[in-house]
Amino acid sequence: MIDLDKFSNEPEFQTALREMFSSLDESVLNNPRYASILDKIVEPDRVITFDVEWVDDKGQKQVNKGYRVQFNNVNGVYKGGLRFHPTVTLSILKFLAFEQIFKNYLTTLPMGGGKGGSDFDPKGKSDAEVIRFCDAFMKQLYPYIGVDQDVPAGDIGVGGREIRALYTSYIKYSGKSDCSLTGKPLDLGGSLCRTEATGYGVTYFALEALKTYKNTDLRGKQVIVSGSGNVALYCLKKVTEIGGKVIAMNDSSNAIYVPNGIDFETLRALKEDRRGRIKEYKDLVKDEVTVMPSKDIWGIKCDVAFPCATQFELDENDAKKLFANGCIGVFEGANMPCTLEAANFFIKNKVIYSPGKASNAGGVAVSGLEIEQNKKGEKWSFEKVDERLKGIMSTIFKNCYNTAKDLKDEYNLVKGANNYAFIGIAEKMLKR
Ligand code: NDP
Ligand code: 2IT
Repeated sequence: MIDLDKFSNEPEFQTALREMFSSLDESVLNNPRYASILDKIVEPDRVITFDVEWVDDKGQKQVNKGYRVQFNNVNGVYKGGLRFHPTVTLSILKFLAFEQIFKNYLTTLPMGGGKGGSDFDPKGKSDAEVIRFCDAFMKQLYPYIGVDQDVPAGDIGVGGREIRALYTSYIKYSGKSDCSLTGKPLDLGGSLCRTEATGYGVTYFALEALKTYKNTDLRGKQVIVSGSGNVALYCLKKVTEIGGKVIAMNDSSNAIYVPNGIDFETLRALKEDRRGRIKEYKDLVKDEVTVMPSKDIWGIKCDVAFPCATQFELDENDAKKLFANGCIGVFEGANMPCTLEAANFFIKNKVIYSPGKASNAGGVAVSGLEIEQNKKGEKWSFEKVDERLKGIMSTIFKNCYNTAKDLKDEYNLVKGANNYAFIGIAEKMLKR
């Protein structure tokens, strides 16, 4: 057994460990064959930390912390995003990298688990400052990454602008142009459908689950999608396309409630092109729009919710409100947006609940397909990538659902995902 108390100074990482180990079946946790790997599976292979020195627009030198956690490569090269956000700590990156090991195994593609980032805040910075920061970050990171070693991508605060700058600097410092990053802009070798992949993927996962558990789909459903970044926007787009109505979204400042449904292109332009705040949506449309505090989003009545912003944004109180209002499904687009208490509440009350490591795996899956295209020198059509994504999300759902059923806990997709992926990773570690 693992002593989780020793991780009490890393609260987010400790929570991720607790989520995993409290859900493992006795037959897995107490399997003597796995005793020898338990201590190893909770320790990253390597943690790289560095100072990032960059110059702001006033000519002042600034210093931020930079990290890369290379957690486990038993299933393939270290793979996982980079997060630029002022709240970034090693504990958060270890939690995300640990989750990524099992998520990446679920995709069925050969990728190990990693995560990195910085406490740099891109918000309010000029393009030139962001680009100088990215250059300084990559100057430190480039020796540790590469197509056969470690392949980062985006996460919170790291989108197309940042990946373009990071990749350009990678080429400059390393002298290579291998597929050392995914989520690249198309002109630098990126894959069609990577931008859409996480949001589309979580929607495809929801469709599989709604059909299996409740014989229904998203048509005519009232839907809440939290966040308004990459994952949330493309979840909005896909849900709307298939006939659901997204009535509320948020950012870290405000939520908007739009009974007629939020218009994808209006919000996309506001967020992606102008980097505006969500409350400005009210000035852009004729529809009735109510602006409220960000956290009030979970008090709005809906049929289905997609938390797509950040960790622990939805607590047990919020879960109770959603349940009381008749919500039948909660599908995580973000990484661990529901607290453990909220997740357990959903499971106990038979609200379909999918953990992020299963339902948000579409993003990293298409990153895997980007690597495959780069290695083969191919460029696949949007439709081809989208079809592969659908197939992968369907496989992930089936593997999680069948495992939960085998464990006689049909509504527990946490057990399903964790037991399935843990066994897969543990067996590979034993072989190695
Ligand atoms: P973005 O940076 O594009 O967007 C993040 C969004 O979440 C923004 O709208 C941000 O608002 C909002 N947000 C952040 N903190 C809070 C908060 N405390 N309360 C309310 N809203 C908040 O990131 P992504 O969309 O890429 O990532 C979102 C989540 O999805 C993260 O958990 C990430 O790890 C996960 N994920 C991302 C994948 C990807 O491919 N990008 C793949 C799989 C998972 P504001 O602008 O105010 O900060
Ligand atoms: O959390 C995640 O899965 C991501 N941020 C995507 C990682 C990737 O390598 O595409």
